[in-house]
Amino acid sequence: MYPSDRYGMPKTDHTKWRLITDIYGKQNWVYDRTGDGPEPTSYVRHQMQNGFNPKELPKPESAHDAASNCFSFLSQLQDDSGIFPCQYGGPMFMLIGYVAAKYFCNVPFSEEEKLEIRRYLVNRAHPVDGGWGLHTYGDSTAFGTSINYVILRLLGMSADHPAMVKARGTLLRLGGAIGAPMWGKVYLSLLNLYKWEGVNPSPPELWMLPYWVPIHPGRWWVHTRAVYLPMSYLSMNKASKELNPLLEAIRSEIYTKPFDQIDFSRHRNTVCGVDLYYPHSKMLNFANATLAMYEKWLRPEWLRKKASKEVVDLVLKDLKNTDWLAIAPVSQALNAMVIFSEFGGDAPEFKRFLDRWPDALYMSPEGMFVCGTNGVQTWDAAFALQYCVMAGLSDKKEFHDALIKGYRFLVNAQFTDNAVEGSYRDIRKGGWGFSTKIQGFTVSDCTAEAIKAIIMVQNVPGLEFLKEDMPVERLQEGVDVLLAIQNWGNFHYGSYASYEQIKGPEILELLNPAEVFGNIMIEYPYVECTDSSILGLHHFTTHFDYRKDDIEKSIKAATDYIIKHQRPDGSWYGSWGVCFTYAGMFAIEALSTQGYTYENSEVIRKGCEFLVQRQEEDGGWAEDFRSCELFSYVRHEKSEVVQTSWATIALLLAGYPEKSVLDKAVKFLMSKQNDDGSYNHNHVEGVFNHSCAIEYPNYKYYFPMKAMGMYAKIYD
Ligand code: LAN
Repeated sequence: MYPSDRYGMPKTDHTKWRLITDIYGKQNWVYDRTGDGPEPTSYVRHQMQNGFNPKELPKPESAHDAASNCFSFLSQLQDDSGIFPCQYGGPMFMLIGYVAAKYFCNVPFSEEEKLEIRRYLVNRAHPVDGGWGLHTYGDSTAFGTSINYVILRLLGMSADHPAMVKARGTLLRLGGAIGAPMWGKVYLSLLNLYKWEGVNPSPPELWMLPYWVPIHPGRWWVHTRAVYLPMSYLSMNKASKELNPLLEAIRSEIYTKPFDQIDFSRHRNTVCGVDLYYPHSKMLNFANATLAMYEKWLRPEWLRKKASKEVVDLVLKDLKNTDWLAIAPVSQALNAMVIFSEFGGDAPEFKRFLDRWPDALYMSPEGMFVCGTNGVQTWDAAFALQYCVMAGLSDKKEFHDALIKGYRFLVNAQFTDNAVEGSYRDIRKGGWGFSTKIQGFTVSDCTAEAIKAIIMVQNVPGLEFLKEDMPVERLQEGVDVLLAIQNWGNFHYGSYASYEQIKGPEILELLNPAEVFGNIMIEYPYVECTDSSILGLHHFTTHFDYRKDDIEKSIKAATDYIIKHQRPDGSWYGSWGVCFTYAGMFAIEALSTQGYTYENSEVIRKGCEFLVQRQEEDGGWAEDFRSCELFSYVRHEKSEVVQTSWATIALLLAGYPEKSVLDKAVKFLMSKQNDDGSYNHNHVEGVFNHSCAIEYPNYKYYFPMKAMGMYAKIYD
């Protein structure tokens, strides 16, 4: 765990923080300066380690009791809005967008956020070298260390503070900020701490190509196009903050040479070795060199103006579609700088950001940070509700209130309108996203898991009245969205990607300019997304008579895809969770709904053997995050409850015959549970783009509850 008070950094009064939510699951941490605000909820007391008194629970005598205690604890953390808030941390490159945007746009920081962001970064610095990595579980990099050092300086830390001296030492040892990857160079240029001529081009003209051209950005992965759209405007117009004495001082601290002696144009491709996960292809280097010449000598002024207008129009559409949230904080911050540059700080188009920025800011005992998204609301609620039912706990009246609240949140989280014309978006009406309705981006597996959760809760005896809130037509719309985004191309036939169908050719990855992430240019087929989609469609079709043939065809193709993509050793690679254990659980669960079992299927047998061979002495599983980077199973130093639950669930659903394996696993899960039903910190659970770790802190409740509850149903 992280320390919460390194260097005795000054802090706010932690008893004054409140989490304010609305029925759409918006989460805003607010500092109650006057003391007139609401009482802190039990989640806030728990999160801020400030007077949370968990309910006393009977000592579990069975796996069923332990599962019940788990949900009992979890329901105490549920917010009245129905969501299960949690600290969605891990990535260490999120704060820079927020801080740079506010600084760039002359928006003052509150005293509280200054104090707490500073504390967060100081507390999260690498314990040995004082730098920062791409994520909290990684080694210090030039990217993490340069941007977070700059944040601390902008927020008033003195260059002489011992934490800064240490971080600077590490940054300079890594070669200085010159070795920051492209995104780092962009933030530094916006802050006038680097020169745009040293940043590889991101030409907005690409948006003006006809859509049929395979490299049109409208065909890229939603996140990549959302980031490169505003970035292209800022880079083409060389947007940067006016120089001031503080920036001049920082310029002199982050490089190994005096700023004025650096020829930035020669450093477009300089990336520190530790940072580099995805090196440039020759094709990208050639394209960059040509484009850099074009930008310097050839781009006509009329085209610059036209391209700027095109980008601003698209940014405005993105903002309207998401009520100024944008898909995630990275693009939100860049969008804000575009709008500020174009319309100024008094324009209503800019002012709306001031209300929306706080949505991704999160408060923790170690300080304040920016999450990877504006939360995990829909995804987590869908798991919590489903697994309460699947664990056999939903007949307990004491849990009905939590189920009803969560259900109502999920109902409110469904998209009820489409994105505006011309924003390169598919239909979304009927779908669900990962976080909230306002964010507005359909995710395949989130839609499927939400549909499944809603149907499950509607069918809990005594809760049938909830059907009124969610007429069947609305569930059908969800199914329509899901069926519409399945892939039917030759190589991905039957699969599901994350947000949309795959629209661009894989060769586009050769132009991936990000250096620190893999597989970001286009959508890819994901085993887990395909698995969840099967689960959602299967559950729906067992309850409703709607588009039966289409659903059957879809499930069949998705099932074939999963079977075909099992690796020779019996595993599946997981892209969003750690890693083979995560994907193994989803794959086996999906296949089990289609009648595949250990007894009748070689695929399942191999899948189970892969897992069973990796069970640890103590009965648990211990897969490490490094598996995701290296594409091969890496052991963590100790067993963890989340990985153990994933493997246990897979084996239970497969009908794995050797009970002793499962007994040991469940014993492990029960032994790790605290008396109040909770679990302690679990090593990182999630990942994205192969290289960045991201935490899902509530997985340590959902999955053990499901594993222990299902075990009890079969064996107790
Ligand atoms: C997420 C989080 C959830 C995740 C699942 C639902 C688990 C997955 O099955 C589908 C993909 C999705 C929705 C997902 C996509 C990428 C996200 C949004 C993130 C990992 C959270 C943060 C990340 C985002 C891309 C971070 C910003 C970084 C960039 C490279 C733009």
